[in-house]
Amino acid sequence: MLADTSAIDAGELRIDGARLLRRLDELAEIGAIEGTQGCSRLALTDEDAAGRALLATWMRDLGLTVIVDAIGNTVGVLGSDSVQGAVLTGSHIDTVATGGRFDGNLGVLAGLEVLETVIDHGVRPGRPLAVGFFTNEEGARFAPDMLGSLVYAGGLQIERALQSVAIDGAVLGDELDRIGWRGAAPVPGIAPHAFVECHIEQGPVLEAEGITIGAVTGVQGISWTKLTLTGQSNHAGTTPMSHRRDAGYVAVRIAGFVRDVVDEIGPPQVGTVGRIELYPNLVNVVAARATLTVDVRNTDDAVLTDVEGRIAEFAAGAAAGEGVELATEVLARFVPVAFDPAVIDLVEHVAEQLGHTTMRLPAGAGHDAQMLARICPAGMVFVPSVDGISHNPAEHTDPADIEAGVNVLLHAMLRLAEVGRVEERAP
Ligand code: HGY
Ligand code: MN
Ligand code: MN
Repeated sequence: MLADTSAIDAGELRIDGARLLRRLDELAEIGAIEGTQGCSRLALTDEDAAGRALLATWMRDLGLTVIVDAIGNTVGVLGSDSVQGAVLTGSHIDTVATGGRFDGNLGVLAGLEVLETVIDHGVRPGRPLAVGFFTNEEGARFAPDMLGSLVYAGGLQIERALQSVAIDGAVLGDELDRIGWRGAAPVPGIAPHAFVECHIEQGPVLEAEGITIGAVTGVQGISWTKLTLTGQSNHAGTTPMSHRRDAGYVAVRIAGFVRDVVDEIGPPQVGTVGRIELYPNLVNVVAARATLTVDVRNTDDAVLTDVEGRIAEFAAGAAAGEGVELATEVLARFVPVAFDPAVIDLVEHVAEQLGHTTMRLPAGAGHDAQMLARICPAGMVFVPSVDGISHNPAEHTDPADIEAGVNVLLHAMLRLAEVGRVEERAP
């Protein structure tokens, strides 16, 4: 039972916000982007390895049992040597190359802070508590995104995951071995009792509404495709337009079409062409080859599927019209995910009890919680992003909002561990 029920029942227990901010600062030093408060810690790079080592040290210093699995997911458990029956929290510490210090990192350090607060106050929850970080959540270096938590949840075979090739040509399994983070624990992982993730919203909604806590309802559908266009390099001056097979021209037409079709459909449809590469990428050479990535997302999978079809049809027509070959590769495809109603209710209820404004909203970004939702009741706690900025070194969340969100996480986890019997999932 809880050592100090009155403190817990009255919601008086609070995290140590200064300690959490110190850890956020220290972790942000690893891969720090000069002159900004952001970080660059692409998955399985030396910077990621250094961040992992720091987190594992902090976990061990708290006396947690640290479990590393075959894809490098790492979990620290309090009160047990297994995730079995535990209330798990966590997120990721890999970042995009121009990342902020809060995306993912907040969720992992929030979990560590919750566990340290529980230890500090001698609270003994009815279930073990655990915090983890999952490998390659961003998907910026290796596709798909949420790769580690997807493997943990049994949605991707480990063999396939280990063969993922990075945008820099590295192979995931080789990088995992190079940094020494291929662990012994088997995958898929053990399903916890429940999973709750604290994360920055990364969008403008909470700030615009003047709301502190987001009770996240789910995650929108995600579609990532890589298109490779093969034409013919030729002289920019001597080659008549009628003789060209210009891969670069087709690539930019497709990129323009993605934006046009998304604008035609309107919100919440979004579309991004984040990578375009030409070869040989020279001022006076018609591009022989072009690769581009298309990221389209929507909360409605039928609309998302229709958008995918329209882009595929346009791309095929544009390529054929220019005599250019088109090859497509699906990098990621996840249908929309709905979080557990009881967990959403719990986050909302705890936020209200702690005196914070709260609203329900879907997540625009992918999150590890959407993968854990495949194997246990899952949900998320959002805190506001200043100016809605993320995947940008200027990403920021105010300390007061961070503290509010992590206190909500603390009490949500305690309820799940103590009395909150979110209905057990059938095995
Ligand atoms: O792309 C995403 O939604 C996340 O940052 N992996
Ligand atoms: Mn994230
Ligand atoms: Mn991200």
